[in-house]
Amino acid sequence: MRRYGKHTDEDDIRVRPSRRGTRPRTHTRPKHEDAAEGFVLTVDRGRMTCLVEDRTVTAMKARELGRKAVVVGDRVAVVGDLSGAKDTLARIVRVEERSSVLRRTADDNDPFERVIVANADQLAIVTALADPEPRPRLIDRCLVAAFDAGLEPLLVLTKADLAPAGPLLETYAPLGLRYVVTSRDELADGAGAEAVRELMHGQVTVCVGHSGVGKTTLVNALVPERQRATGDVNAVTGRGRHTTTSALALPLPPSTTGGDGWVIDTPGVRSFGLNHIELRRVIHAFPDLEEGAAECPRGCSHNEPGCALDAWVAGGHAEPARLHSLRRLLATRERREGD
Ligand SMILES: Nc1nc2c(ncn2[C@@H]2O[C@H](COP(=O)(O)OP(=O)(O)OP(=O)(O)O)[C@@H](O)[C@H]2O)c(=O)[nH]1
Ligand SMILES: [Mg+2]
Ligand SMILES: [Zn+2]
Repeated sequence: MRRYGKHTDEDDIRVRPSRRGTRPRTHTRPKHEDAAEGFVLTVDRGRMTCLVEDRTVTAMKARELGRKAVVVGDRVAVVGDLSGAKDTLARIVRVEERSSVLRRTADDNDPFERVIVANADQLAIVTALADPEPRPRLIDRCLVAAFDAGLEPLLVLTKADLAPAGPLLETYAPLGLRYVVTSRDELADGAGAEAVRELMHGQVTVCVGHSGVGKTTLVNALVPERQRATGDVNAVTGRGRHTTTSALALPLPPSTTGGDGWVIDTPGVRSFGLNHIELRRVIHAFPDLEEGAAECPRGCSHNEPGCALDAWVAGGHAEPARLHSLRRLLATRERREGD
């Protein structure tokens, strides 16, 4: 599995003074040593559903966690009643260090970012080929978010029964993305679902996209024993009806080629604000260009005269189409999503 780097939340950084040698050993032990490990499957109004061993346990944040958010995909330490019995409530006392954090802001000027999921490996950008119409701007934005977060992007083009995938795939060819094209019938007969599972096994994959593109339909095909509600697309506006209202992690069935993994269904997004993005981390996903960017003036937007990448490409170090794609992605922040 490829990773673009590991970074953590600011609130993950804890100053832990070394007390070894100065105090009795009992003081250096972490609190709640007896806590069980949990995996957050869903969050609903402050209640987290966690998988603890093979039980689903409802838990709330312990006071000591303060304002730290607990999100789907988090690995947590839980104490209290872990029986999973009805009406019991356990406490989450610790959130383990996150290997990745997918965030978005409501729009590009919004200073408040929210974490959508933690510890995902892969971002499935789900786009319908029709009904609703594909919007490449959102795809570009999701790609930027994936590169920033160090997630491997996977393009999932749905509703191939309604329109061909060719034109959209052409736009994204220079990026060399992994992709899969699906249609409802293929998903339903099992073979289509197996093809998607192949691309997901052993990983934690989070699905994002506009409402109505078929995220839940896809997840239902991948995990047939867990049927979530799907909704239709409004015939007048061509938009989905925001059927899914909370993110939910579901275990993929073990695959014939080994490994399982998780797929996370999320509510449809209207936009994907990128206020929090760091250019450096986006360019890191373009190793053929990253080296050439070393010659750029400080603070280069890579979209201005003086950017060293033009000379880099002219010198034959990278394909012009790659630079074009990178620039389109970087510029997506300056453009409105409907453009
Ligand atoms: N024709 C066709 N329709 C599909 C396909 N996949 C999903 N749909 C339909 O598209 C509609 C929306 O599907 P959902 O799975 O609810 O979409 P969603 O992305 O989960 O939407 P939100 O939960 O609102 O974000 C439903 O009526 C599905 O039956 C497909 O491959 N072909
Ligand atoms: Mg849904
Ligand atoms: Zn530059």
